[in-house]
Amino acid sequence: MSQDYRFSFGPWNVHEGADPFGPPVRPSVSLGEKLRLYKTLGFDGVQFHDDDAVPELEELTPGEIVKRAREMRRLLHDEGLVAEFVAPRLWEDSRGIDGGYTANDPGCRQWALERSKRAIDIARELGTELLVLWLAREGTYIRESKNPLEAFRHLLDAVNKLLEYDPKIVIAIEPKPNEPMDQAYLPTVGHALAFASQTVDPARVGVLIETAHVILAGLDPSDEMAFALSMGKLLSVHLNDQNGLKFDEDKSFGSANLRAAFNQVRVLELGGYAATGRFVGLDVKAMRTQKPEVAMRHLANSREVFLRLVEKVRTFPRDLEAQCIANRDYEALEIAILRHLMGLSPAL
Ligand code: GLO
Ligand code: MG
Repeated sequence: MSQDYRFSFGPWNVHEGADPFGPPVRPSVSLGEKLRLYKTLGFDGVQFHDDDAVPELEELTPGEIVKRAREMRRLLHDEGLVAEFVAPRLWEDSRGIDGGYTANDPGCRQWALERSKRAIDIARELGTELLVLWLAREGTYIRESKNPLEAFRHLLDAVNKLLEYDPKIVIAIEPKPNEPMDQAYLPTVGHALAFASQTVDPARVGVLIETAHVILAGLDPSDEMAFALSMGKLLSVHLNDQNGLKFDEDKSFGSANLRAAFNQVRVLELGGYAATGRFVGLDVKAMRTQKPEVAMRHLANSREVFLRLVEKVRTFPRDLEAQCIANRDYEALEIAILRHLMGLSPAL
């Protein structure tokens, strides 16, 4: 199987299985134990929330945070791992209740900015320049609760301040149309990239695209990835799957729609994503029914599906593809793809 790609996931992808309707069903796994899992599952990169890397950071001074982050870097090094990115977790603290950067309360907006600067400090210590902004609560439950024009100004102001705070930091916005909010302010890749172009340094702002989020927006993940790739703006991906319009499921990659997964891999191949050295992130959740000893298989399984689809993309006969396209016979192309995915000869 292809060795060209590097894979990452976040500590939150190994979890206790709680959902809004029921408590945890599996014991907690410590960060140290999780880090030991990475290599055995075939992963080299760790995605961090700021407080995954430095727990209880709200209790610490900026100097102490840097010190703890340095210790985390050593831990990573000992496991042969690297940090892919750091993301400020603005959605759990009570000051983020109304959103961080777009909160109506100026004190909360200030808190969000300071917390994000600490996330940048942590990223620097962990040896990564990538800051991911999943703008979880930057939106509304009811439209009238915020002035959206002001909200966009606040958002731009915050991102500009972060770009100015560290001239090396690169920001990847992870768009999602809803959940936890009814409506998010940057719901799609197009919104995020238009927004990026308005910042003080557009060259340092791009996107992280998650399969499930794109499906929730009613769009096609592979086309969204192609759109970002064509502009040199695809900074990371969160591959997973989503079975229609419901809660954000974070299913294993390819498990709901193998053909759509094939097309995402195809686009990453066409766009030369592996050669950029960027990680293939898998933001997948184990089913609540999984027993503890097998509650990490979803990660290895998603990686396996990705790598097998790389082989499927690479082995699809180019001449057959060209012939179908030249004849404008897309029915022939489609059945050839389906046969290929079913393990049959495309040109039966
Ligand atoms: C939730 C998001 C979330 C982010 C992570 C990194 O819907 O996908 O998992 O990817 O917090 O910012
Ligand atoms: Mg995600």
